[in-house]
Amino acid sequence: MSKSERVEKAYAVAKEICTDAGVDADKAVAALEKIRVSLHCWQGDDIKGFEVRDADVVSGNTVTGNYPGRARNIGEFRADVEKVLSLVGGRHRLALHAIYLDWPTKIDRDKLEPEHFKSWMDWSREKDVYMDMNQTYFDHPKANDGLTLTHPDAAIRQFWIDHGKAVRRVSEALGKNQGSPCVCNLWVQDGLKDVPANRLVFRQRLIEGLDATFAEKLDERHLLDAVEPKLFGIGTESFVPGSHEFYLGYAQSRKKLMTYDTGHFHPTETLADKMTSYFLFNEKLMLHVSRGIRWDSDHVLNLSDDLVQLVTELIRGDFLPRTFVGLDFFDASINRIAAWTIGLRSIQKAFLIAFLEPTKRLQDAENAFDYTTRLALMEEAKALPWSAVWDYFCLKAGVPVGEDWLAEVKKYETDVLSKRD
Ligand code: RNT
Ligand code: ZN
Repeated sequence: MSKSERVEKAYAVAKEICTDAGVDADKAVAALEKIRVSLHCWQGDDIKGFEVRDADVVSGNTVTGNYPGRARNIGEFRADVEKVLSLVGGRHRLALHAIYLDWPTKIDRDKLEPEHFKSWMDWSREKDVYMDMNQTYFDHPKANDGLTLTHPDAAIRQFWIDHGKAVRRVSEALGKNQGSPCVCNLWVQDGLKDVPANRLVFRQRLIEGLDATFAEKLDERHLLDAVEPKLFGIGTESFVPGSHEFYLGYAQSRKKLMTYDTGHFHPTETLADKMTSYFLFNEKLMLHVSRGIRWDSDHVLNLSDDLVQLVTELIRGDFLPRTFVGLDFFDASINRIAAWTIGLRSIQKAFLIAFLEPTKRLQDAENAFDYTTRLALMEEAKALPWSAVWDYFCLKAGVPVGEDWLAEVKKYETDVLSKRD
């Protein structure tokens, strides 16, 4: 039996098993095909970007590892992204940072224009990949104090306000180009290592900086602004002005999206429980799905119960049309293309498992106070033959089934990556 015959046969049996359990495997496959995940540019090149710089800067991100083969220019970077997309079913998105512009000379961050991203727009249309964007408030001489929008010096704050505004205009152009909104995500690294003497002033500056950044009214059909809170970072252990409470208040009062990064909460906090609360009071959400180990370590996403529960909540509440699902991790100790592929395929698997949940039966049991049945069925659902459905999804999408993608990555490593310095 050929591999594809085996996959088809296993799927036919799996489908019947799913029907018995009260779920429709064909529908689950069709639903998964529609999910565009926003792939994060920063796994591809350890967030170096393509900005022309005068001098080295203090890096605002902690990327560990020095696996060979990092993309050194836009051509290599795009080839790598295209490789990943060829290994994963469905159509997707790509989240850029502002420092991934395509321009041969130095353009400072406050001077960015849509034309600096023109080649990305062409690429986006050609590949049918929707673009998202992030302002870059790190890796810059004016960010060397670890403060940007909350810096005590008004001139530095103004520079970063102008950066934020410029990138919003770029994002609007990207959204217009793709005929679908581009999410522009704002995360600032600002914070303090040790206990502050005046928390309030930092938060007041942050509000002022954000309001000035968002003052220009741009077209919501093309641009959606998101703000990303954080609990703490390396070097900002004691205080981050842009905390969860800060941004929730900000986003609600200014009608912005929140970006929930799964690594930005206490390690025992899970995001699944937050979805219904968030969506009862807010319209749209951006997710940065990550895997924190003990802290916001941004390990490569893998398939976990937490992840399945998170996406299950999006499906149960019919929140998917209001959610932008992005990834956020970077590991430079393994093959970067494999890292992207593993993370993207993992979240797809989580979605598939969630689509195969016999939700109605679980909720009927809950409504009848039959918590025994609820737990029993939840546990049985975990053993549904989702892997046969997954293989079928991949086969149907014309992408490698099972571990076959790895051989392709290894070949790409030999043919392409190993030739890079
Ligand atoms: C940092 C945030 C942020 C970054 C990217 C590179 O903790 O999660 O999203 O990872 O902007
Ligand atoms: Zn993030």
